This record gives sequence, structure tokens and C-alpha cells, in this order.
Amino acid sequence: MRMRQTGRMRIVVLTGAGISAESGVATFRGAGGLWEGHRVEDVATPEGFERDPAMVQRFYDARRRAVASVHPNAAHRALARLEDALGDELLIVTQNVDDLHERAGSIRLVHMHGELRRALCTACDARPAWSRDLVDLPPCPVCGERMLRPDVVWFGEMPYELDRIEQAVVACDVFVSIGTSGAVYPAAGYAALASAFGARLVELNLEPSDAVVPFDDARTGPATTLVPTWVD
Ligand code: BJW
Repeated sequence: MRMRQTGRMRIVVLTGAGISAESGVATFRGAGGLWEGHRVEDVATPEGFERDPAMVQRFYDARRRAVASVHPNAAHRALARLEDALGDELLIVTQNVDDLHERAGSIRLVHMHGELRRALCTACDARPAWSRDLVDLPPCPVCGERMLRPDVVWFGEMPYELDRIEQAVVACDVFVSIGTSGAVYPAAGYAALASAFGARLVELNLEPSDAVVPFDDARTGPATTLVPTWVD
């Protein structure tokens, strides 16, 4: 394993829907999947939004309400403790659009698939906070156009902060994948990228994911048990 001369380890943690499952947030795939009978690949698209914007806005409003009523769990809190210990040696890259990592205290965090708590103006690219007032699709607070959509990354769109993420992935000593199925790129390719640059790979998941590279340490079980054990 590569380590800097300081002896400290650089760790990248990639999280997916599984880390929030025990808080009561539904995952995307598998039984009881989030889009209720629709394949996420069919509906989480710009075309799906164009077809039926009102349905998609309603769906995201319902998810905002659902996330507001749940709390970070022991896995989110364990990662916040890890950041307290490691500081800028740790980067959490989450595919989740909920805010449970930050509510647990994490700061060095990238939301690569966007955030439920923001809107995106397709006219001027502003990303204002999403408040209750936006439900009736008012004008963008920056440019005045009525072109707001959820600030989330759908299939075919470019995820956020890819340069920052890739720099951290190629430089890390340990890459940890938590509660993600490995079905969606580019996130699904990060374990292989980290491995190619010499990182040790750890997976913490309810069941083994679709990862294309073998993990050095693959543990199966619920995140609220596995993550605190791995961190502490
Ligand atoms: C537990 C647990 C517990 C449960 N404890 N664990 C062919 C090949 C390669 C790529 C492509 C391809 N065709 C198209 C593409 C690209 C496409 C893609 O990947 N498609 C796939 C279907 C193949 N990707 C894109 O379009 C992305 N953009 C892109 O590629 O841009 C171009 C580009 C080019 C070059 C470089 C970089 C970019 C954009 C993807 C956007 C994904 N958006 C969504 C919706 C976000 C908004 C919303 O939330 O509504 O993101 S889809 C959905 O899937 C969401 C998630 O973040 C993402 C991943 O899901 P996740 O988190 O893994 O959840 P699940 O449900 O799949 O898995 C849960 C896991 O938890 C399971 O493993 C369980 O076991 C586990 N678990 N309970 C621990 N208690």
C-alpha cells in the first residue's frame, strides 16, 4: 500500500443509497425500489422530465418530504468521526441526493449526483436552495425565468466535480465503497481506477456489488454495523 511520508493515509469513501437505507430512505434497485415499478434508467432522464415535468417534480417533492423526516444513522455518524480524525486526508464522494452525511457532521463531501435541497435553473445555471416556495415553479431568484428543475444528475448528464473526484481517487491509499450496487458509471469505475493506481479496495455492502474488480476486503452486512466497526 502506498503511504505518504507523513504516515497518514488518504482515503476516498464512495457512498450509495445503501448507507441511507437504514435511515428509512429507499434504495433504487431491488425490491421496493424508489421509482415504484419504473426502472430508474427509464425515468431518471432529461427525457422523462420533458415528458411529464409535473410528475417528476411531485416525485422529488415527495422525496424531499421523506428525507426531511428521517435522520442520519450510525454509518453516517461513523464517517463524520473518521473525518474528525483524518481531516483533509478523507474525501467522501456520495451518489446520494439526501443530506444525511452533512447532517451527521461531514464537511469534505462531494454530491456527484446533485442534491434534493437545491434547484437548478436551466436558463442561467444558478443552483438556488429549494424551498417550499418553489413547489409551484416560481421564477428563478437569479434570472427570473421559470426554468427551475431539481438539481440532480439524470442519466446522460454529467455528474458534478468529476475532476476533483478523479484526482482524489488516483491519489488515495484506500478506496472504500459503501452501499452502492456498482451499476452506474462513472462512480462504478472508481474502484478499478483506484486499484490501477495502487489503492487497497474495501467494500461494505449488504450483498456483494457488481464491481468489475475484486475488493481486497469485502464485508457483507448492514451499513450501520459494518461502517462503525470498520471506522473504529
Ligand atoms: C445496503 C443496505 C444496507 C441496501 N447496508 N448496504 C454503458 C456502459 C457504461 C456506462 C454507460 C453505459 N450506458 C450508459 C452509460 C452511462 C450511464 C450509466 O452508468 N448507465 C448504466 C445504467 C450502465 N451514466 C450516466 O449517464 C451518468 N453520466 C455520465 O456517464 O456522463 C457522461 C460521462 C462520460 C465520461 C466520464 C464521466 C461522465 C449519470 C448517472 C446519473 C445517475 N442518476 C441517479 C439518479 C439521481 C437523482 C435521484 O436520486 O433521483 O443516481 S440513478 C441512481 O443510481 C442514483 C444513484 O446515485 C445511482 C446509483 O445507485 P446506488 O446508490 O448504487 O443504489 P442502488 O439501489 O443501485 O444500490 C443500493 C446498494 O445498497 C445495493 O448494493 C444494496 O446491496 C446496498 N444496500 N441496503 C448496506 N442496509
